[in-house]
Amino acid sequence: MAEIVSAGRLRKSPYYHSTIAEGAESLLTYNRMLIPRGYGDREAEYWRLINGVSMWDVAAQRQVKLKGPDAARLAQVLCARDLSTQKVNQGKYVPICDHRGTLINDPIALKIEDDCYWLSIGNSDIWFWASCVAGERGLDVEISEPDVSPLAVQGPQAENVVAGLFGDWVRDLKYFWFGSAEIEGIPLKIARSGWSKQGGFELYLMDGTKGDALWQIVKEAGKPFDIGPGYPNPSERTESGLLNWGTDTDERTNPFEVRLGNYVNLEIDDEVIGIRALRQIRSDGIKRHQLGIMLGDKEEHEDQSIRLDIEKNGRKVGHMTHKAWSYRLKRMIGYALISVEARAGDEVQVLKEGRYVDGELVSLPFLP
Ligand code: THG
Repeated sequence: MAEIVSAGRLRKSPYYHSTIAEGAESLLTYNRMLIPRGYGDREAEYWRLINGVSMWDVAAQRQVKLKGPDAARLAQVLCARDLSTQKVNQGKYVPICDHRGTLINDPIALKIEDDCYWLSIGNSDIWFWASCVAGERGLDVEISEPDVSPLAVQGPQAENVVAGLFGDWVRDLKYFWFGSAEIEGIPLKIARSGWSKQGGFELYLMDGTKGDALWQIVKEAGKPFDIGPGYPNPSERTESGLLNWGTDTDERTNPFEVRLGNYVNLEIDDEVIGIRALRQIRSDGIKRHQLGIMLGDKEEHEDQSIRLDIEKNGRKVGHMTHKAWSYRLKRMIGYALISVEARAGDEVQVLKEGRYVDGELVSLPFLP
């Protein structure tokens, strides 16, 4: 096979050397950076997240910083969710849509100061989008990618680890709220968040030269709780119904199709990008929706984003967007982007490598 050359275009996370030393065995490209995804024992890494505590290099969830007199205005113009009540030190999960109402990212918007926001983005280039919109609208705001790299600490024991390091105040943080902290001279923001439903925190490292130092500090503090390295877990996130933009979505997916309707406020002003299209989509009604699908297929631990046609009564009604083995349900599970005529409870057939596999549609999440 030809050599793939990144020529410095694929950036290393501040935790890179630590994760390689821990035995990271594969790495996923994301926002022109790498996310380690797996340290050799998928099942152990899954159960550690469910029962204990796991630490993840998610530095590739980069921040797009909006700073200046019009930062709040720009944040609102970009996001289809009403941000007017957002407080400093509060994060909100927000859909970013284009002019057609197509979902182009689903970041957490962190309000750092009245004139400063970080959009903690999924895998698409929001920096260009934000700077273009700001320029075209004549807004007085600077857009940059700050030196900020999240480290996730997830699982039922995460709170004990993070409180042990930073103090009991973290126990009182509400979901997506955050505060400032420092440890051994390393500046951080500590947020209650993370891409799992097992509870936990994200440590936003604000000095990229200190990644390996922070990794060691968290690893040491986690020892009594048997902490270990992990990664945004495809099995757990599927069971829990979390969205992975770009995998679960395509070039015409709107927020209503993928269960983000609760994060869209249609009454916000017309200047918000995509809001008129979203009102139209809402009043016309959606054609597709996202459901879970349970397969009667054999156990396969290699999770994948895949595109398999789904048929109901011999007619194509949609497709699967990914699949994963559920260790708790002991079934192959995944998501379907499928016609609204297909409903939870329906029996369907999935076309896989030239043969049909039986599937059942279910509502999300699979597990509470
Ligand atoms: N952390 C940070 N940045 C991120 C992610 C993250 N950027 C990319 C990606 N993840 C953004 N996507 C999501 C998707 C879901 C959630 C968070 C980020 C999430 N959702 C909960 C849910 O759907 O149940 C809660 C939503 C709510 O109650 O508001 O947590 O993980 N820094």
